[in-house]
Order: sequence, then structure tokens, then C-alpha cells
Amino acid sequence: MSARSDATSMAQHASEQSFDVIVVGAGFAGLYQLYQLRKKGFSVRLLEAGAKPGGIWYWNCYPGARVDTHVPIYEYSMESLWQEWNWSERFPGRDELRRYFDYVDEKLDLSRDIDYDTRVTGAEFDTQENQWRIETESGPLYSAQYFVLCTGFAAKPYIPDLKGLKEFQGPCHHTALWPQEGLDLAGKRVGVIGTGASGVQVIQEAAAEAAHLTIFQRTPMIALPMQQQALSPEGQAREKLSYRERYARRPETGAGFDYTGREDTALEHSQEERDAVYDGLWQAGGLRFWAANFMDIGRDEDANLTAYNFWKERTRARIKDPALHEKLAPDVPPHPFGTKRPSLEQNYYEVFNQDNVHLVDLKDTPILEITESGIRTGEKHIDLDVIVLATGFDAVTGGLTQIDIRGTQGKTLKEKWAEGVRTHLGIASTGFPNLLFLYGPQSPAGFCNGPTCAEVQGDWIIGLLEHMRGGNGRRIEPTAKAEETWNGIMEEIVADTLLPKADSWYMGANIPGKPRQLLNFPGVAIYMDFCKACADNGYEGFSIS
Ligand code: N01
Repeated sequence: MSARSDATSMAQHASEQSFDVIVVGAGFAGLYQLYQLRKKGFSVRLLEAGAKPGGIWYWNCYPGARVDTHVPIYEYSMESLWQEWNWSERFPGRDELRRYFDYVDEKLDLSRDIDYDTRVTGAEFDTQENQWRIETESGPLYSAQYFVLCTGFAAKPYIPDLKGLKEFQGPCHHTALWPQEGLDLAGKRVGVIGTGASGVQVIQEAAAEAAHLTIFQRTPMIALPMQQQALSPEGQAREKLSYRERYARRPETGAGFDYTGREDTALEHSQEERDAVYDGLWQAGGLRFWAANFMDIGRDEDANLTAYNFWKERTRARIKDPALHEKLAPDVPPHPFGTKRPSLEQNYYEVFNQDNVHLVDLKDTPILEITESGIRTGEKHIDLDVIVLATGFDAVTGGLTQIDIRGTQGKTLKEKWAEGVRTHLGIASTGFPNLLFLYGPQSPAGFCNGPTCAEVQGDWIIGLLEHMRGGNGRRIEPTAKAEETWNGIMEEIVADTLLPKADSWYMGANIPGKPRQLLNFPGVAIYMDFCKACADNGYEGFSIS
């Protein structure tokens, strides 16, 4: 290093703020890390790109944004928090979720240790000092012994390379980059591209307000009835008697809910028996038809088809125009049911009975280009005032690889994972010492209720940091062998499921060129057994020095 760059580097270090732990992301996972680590005496700073806490619920302020996990399962299990908090609906909307985060922030006094409007852009590991040096878009530099990334699974929106997209003169927003001040759709000609969970939610709102709504669908969504309910404070006071048991059950289930999948198979039952089960799950609503269903639905195509056919019949009965039946609920499933995440809907299928709503099936008439005033398909030009890009995310890995993270082997995390993700337990990656990620690739993340994993995976990470602080070392990273073993376990799991049969974000298949692999570990309880065994065996698979 030259004398000049030496001096620059010393000056940089002098202006750095230094901590034991830097946490990135003020969603469920990051806030939990901040609160618990601070309580245990670590010096912690949380860096957040948004202006307020909430993570995904800060950014996703598009019309209709609403959680698809029921409360009280979708909240922290800390009694000091839930005793004094009540919800107005079983599946709360975005504004209420944001109020919950403000409440948590105030109760736990979190914001004093958070730097908002601070997007982390890069980080480099200093092998001499065992410190991460962290850069931000707005300028401030930080250093920390441990760098804990809680960026969530959907931190990097995906905008497809549509010809002419920049030409459009009206408002055009991705759902996760929606203007915080809102956008009035009333009386407008609105086009929505994408029919995933975000698309379904915007469509339901826009259909009620827009003069005309055009829905550009590539793949039909297999959406399930939400069965929304209003909640009263009195009802919740009664329910709270069972909260402790319900929270204790969350990590013992498949998806971190208060229910789990059945142990019997669809195919061992007669159609009548099966349909009775399906009907019960349907009426109960939420994600039960997916996550509390027969054990073979996710593994056996014949079993899967029985669930799909039940869904198809129920759904078609709601759509008046028979020509739309095949478009929205086709005879042949677009992919096995549940291999793409089902969305919850309230009146999604009735929307297509409205005169102001028009479906464009992109398989018949693809988008040719976006113009100044609308969208040209293979059939015609559609005049629009607003375009909504509900086109999803570079999910699970994108939030991590969009940060220029440089480890000890001369590679960025993005370069290391260019051919596929490798981690140990979905928590750390070889060559990136003292870097830990929560809700990340090869952990349950997309298959796990957020608050559940924030707590159980979060506690495991906190345990690891306490272990290190207890005089066991200053540097930790997985061995290459442990990564290969974990990857082998993931491959074995995916081979036993129907998941590879869909071009889903679970498989990395929604992003052109992204390696195709199962990005998340399906099964919270089993995953936590692996984590516990690792810790019980002295953090087996990690090299500590
Ligand atoms: O994204 P998606 P999302 N031309 O990837 C289409 C969670 N979430 O933001 O299916 C035309 O699911 C794409 O089509 P196809 C939830 O976990 C939760 O909706 O690839 N269309 C698809 O229809 C969810 O799974 C909540 O053929 C294009 C859509 O865009 C995850 O976030 C609410 C296209 C993308 O769907 C992601 O959901 C919202 C193109 N070039 C989100 N490219 C709740 O809690 C993509 N598409 C309720």
C-alpha cells in the first residue's frame, strides 16, 4: 500500500463509527437482533435504507398491500408487546402493520440505535483486524466485528426488460417502489403487469376505483380465499389466554404457523372424504389449503391434482364468463398447486365479472412494447394512464448480492454465488468470516412465517455471537465441506417435492439467467433441529479462530 493510500485508509478508519455488530434492515428480523443483542450488552447499530421501521411493510405501500399470515401468528411473541396490542383484522393491511412497527419501536426504544435513510452499498473484511468495513450510499462509514444482514427475501424488486418501458409518460411504478405519498387510481385507465401476490392485491383495489383496468397475465395465479374477519378487543382478550401456547408451537411446525400439514395422504381417501377435508380447509381460509393440507400434495402429482381440481371447480363457479374459465382456472394446472406461493384473495375472481376489467393473456398476445401512452400487444394498442409493475423480486439472494460484499478469497458474494448459492445452514458462507444472514438463502425464509424465523433463527445467531464473546474466538466461518453437505441436504429435499416443476422464485426461475436451485429450506421444525445439533456439537461445520 502506498504512503498516500495508507493515509487515506487511516483517515477513513478515523471517521468510521465502530460497533460489535452492524445489523442491516429494520424489518422483523433486524429489529429483533437489535433489541436482543443490545440487551445482552453488545454495541449494535442498525442501518436501514427506508425512513421508518417495517422492512417490507415500509416499502410495499401499494394499494391493497396486506399480509397473508393471520395474526397473532404474524407478530412478535414477546408478551410485553402482545399484551397491549390489538389488531382490527385477522389479515391486517399495510397501514396497520406500519402502526405495529411504530408501536414496537416505541415500546422497545429501538430508533435511538437505528440510522434510517442509510443504504448499505458495500462491505469488505479486514483480515488483520477481523472487522467488517461497511460503506453506505449516503456516505457514513462503519466498522464492526460482526455484520448481520436481515434484508429479507424481497429487498430487490425485479423489473423486466420490457421494450420502451422508459417511454411511458404517465406514472409507472413497481409495487415495492410505490410512492410513499400514494397514487390516486380513481377514474384512471390502469394496466397491471403480473398476477402474483402483489398483482392480485393491487388488482382488487384498482378494479374498484379505476375507470378501466387491464390485467396483463402470463401465468394464472392459484389464489385461495382469505376469509378475512374483523377482530374486536374483547375477542382478542379471550384469545390471548392461548397466545403463549400458540407462540411456543410456531417453531414446531412446517411453516412457523400455529398449524401444520396433515400426516395422512390425499390418495388414501375416497374423493368424498378428501373433499370434506378440502372444504374444511377452504372455509378456515388463509394459507391452510396449502400449508395444512394432506402430506402428499406437495410430493405426488396425482394427489396434487385432486387439490387443484377442487380449487378449479370452486373458482370457476365465481367467474361468469365461461371464456375466462380456461384463462383463470385452466383444466391443466399451469404448475402443480403450491409449487408457486398461493396468494390470498378476497374478491379477485369477481373482479373479472366487472365491465371495467379486461384480461390480456400474454401467452396469446404478448407485450410487444411500452409506448408513451400505453402498451402495445400482439393484438392492439391499449391506452393507459398508469402502469403497475407487479413483477416480483430477485428473491432471497438479490437483497444480499446487490451489496458489494468482499470476503477473504478475492470474490464478492455475488461472484461466489454466480453458479449457485452455497451456505452452511443458510446462515453463513465460506470466505465471508463473521458475516451472518437471517431469513436468507438455504434457510426456511420464504417457507417460514417472518416473525417466527426472526425469533428462532435470530436466537440461534445471538447464541452464536455469545459463544464467540465467551472467549471462543474472534472469527467464524463455515468450512467448504459443511457448505457442500448442506447443499446436498437441500438437493435431497427438493428431489422429494414437486417444487422443481414450477418456474417460481422459490427455484430462482423468475429471473433470467439466475441459477435454478431451491432457495429455501422447506420445514422450520426440521431446520431448527439441524441448527440445534450444530450448536450442541460446538458449532459443527464452522471454523472458529
Ligand atoms: O411477485 P411474483 P409478487 N412479463 O414473482 C409476472 C410475497 N408477497 O411480488 O408467473 C409479464 O410472485 C409473473 O408471471 P409468471 C409472497 O411470498 C406477499 O407478486 O412468472 N409478466 C408473476 O405473475 C409472494 O410470493 C404478500 O409467468 C411478468 C408476477 O409478474 C412474493 O412476495 C403480498 C414478467 C410476479 O409475481 C412475491 O410476490 C405480496 C414479464 N416480463 C407479495 N415478469 C402478502 O403477504 C414477471 N411477470 C399477501
